[in-house]
Amino acid sequence: MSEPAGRHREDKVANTSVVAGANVVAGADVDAGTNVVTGADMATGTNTATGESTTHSPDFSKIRLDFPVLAREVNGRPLVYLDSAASSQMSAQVAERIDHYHRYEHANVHRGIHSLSQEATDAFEQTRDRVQHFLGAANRSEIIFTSGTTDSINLVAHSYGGSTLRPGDEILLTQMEHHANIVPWQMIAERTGAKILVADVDEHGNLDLDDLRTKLSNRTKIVALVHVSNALGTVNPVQTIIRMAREQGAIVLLDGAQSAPHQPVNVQELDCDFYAFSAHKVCGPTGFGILYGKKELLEAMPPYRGGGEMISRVSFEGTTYEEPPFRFEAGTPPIAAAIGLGAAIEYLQSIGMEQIALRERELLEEATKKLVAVDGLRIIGNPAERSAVLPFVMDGIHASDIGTLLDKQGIAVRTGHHCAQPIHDRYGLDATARASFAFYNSSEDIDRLVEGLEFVKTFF
Ligand code: C6P
Repeated sequence: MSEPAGRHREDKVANTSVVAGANVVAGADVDAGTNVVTGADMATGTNTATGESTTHSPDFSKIRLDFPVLAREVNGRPLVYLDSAASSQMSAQVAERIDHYHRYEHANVHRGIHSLSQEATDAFEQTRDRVQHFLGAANRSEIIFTSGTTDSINLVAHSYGGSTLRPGDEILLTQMEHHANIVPWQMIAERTGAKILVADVDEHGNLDLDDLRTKLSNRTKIVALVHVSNALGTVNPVQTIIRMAREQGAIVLLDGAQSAPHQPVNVQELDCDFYAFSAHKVCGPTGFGILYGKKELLEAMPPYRGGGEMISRVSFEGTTYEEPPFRFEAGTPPIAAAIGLGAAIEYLQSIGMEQIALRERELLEEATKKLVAVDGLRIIGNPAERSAVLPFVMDGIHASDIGTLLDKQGIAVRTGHHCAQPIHDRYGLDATARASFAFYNSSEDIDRLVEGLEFVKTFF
């Protein structure tokens, strides 16, 4: 007779041990199945209390070597990758960790009594602990594995929104949302009779807090907003907004797709109710992501999808459900991707999120200064606080032509509306070119971009 799923899982979690190849730290010396350390970490060690590197000045030129893709050529030129907002690159350590799992550890999780399944379960569940720690969550059961930010927001919209919203209730969004934080709410508003309100953004790319305040009322049940805008780079003052929402009794979901990769995040300090991010933007694999939710909210929410693993007992007379997080994780999960995210978080923490934020700030300042000097180029927005995202347009040259000609020179930027059409409508633009930076970029990358843009101008 098989063990009850929940107890079996707890046993696996309690037994969590470090399996071969699980310790992955940044650095050029990569060998699957061994503990690997970055240049940065080797010099300084890791703070075991926080998991963050204690280093004060990591050697980012050495860290860059962790990303083999950055050493390749594209269209006959060394690659300059400036599209990390779309998807960040994966370090060799993370790729090796995933490979190691596939070669030596693969089995289904939470189901098997055999050792291999228990090992896989340990490694899989270790990611939940790492994410809990990464986000500063109070409880590991508050960490739900999803397929990405989009899936996480859909889960909240359909489960929380679908079960609590009534006709006349209001959902407050902002003009700078990604479509992933608009469309699920439109779907659920249509189903429940709730109404969507949208807070304005000013000409600089800042949220208009006065407008937001006037649109908040005791009818507002959910405020869903982006922490860092993928289209503008604006870092929103989310702590202030969360306080404003609380005063009206609304809950707050933060779309953290562009904040989790670039700055320390502590969901308890922020006091948000839900926080979503994607693994592929934090140097992890695609097809995987996280929903953080406050325990008391998750416990009251109905399942989003049904199937194996999310149940307590099934009969044709009726089914009872597991507690969170498993209630929201039906079916065999993407085990390798979960393990990859765990390795990616360990990698980022070995550098330190504070150090990453500082490095990216330097890159942003340098890139802004150099792009502003390009004649005929206009950076969109000038928000009070900006993450390392620079959207721009050029006189008489369409964004897609900029992107195509940069690509010919081995420079990758994204062009278009970046899945954020309403904010482009706000500025009367159909498209921008967007350079987005990560800690593994360099001053040389910025110089190549400027050189590339000068070439674009001569072409036209
Ligand atoms: N933005 C970009 O190029 P998924 O696709 O689920 O991993 O992430 C969706 C998403 C949600 N919110 C924000 C703020 C985002 O930036 C993204 C993904 C990418 O800007 C791809 S459209």
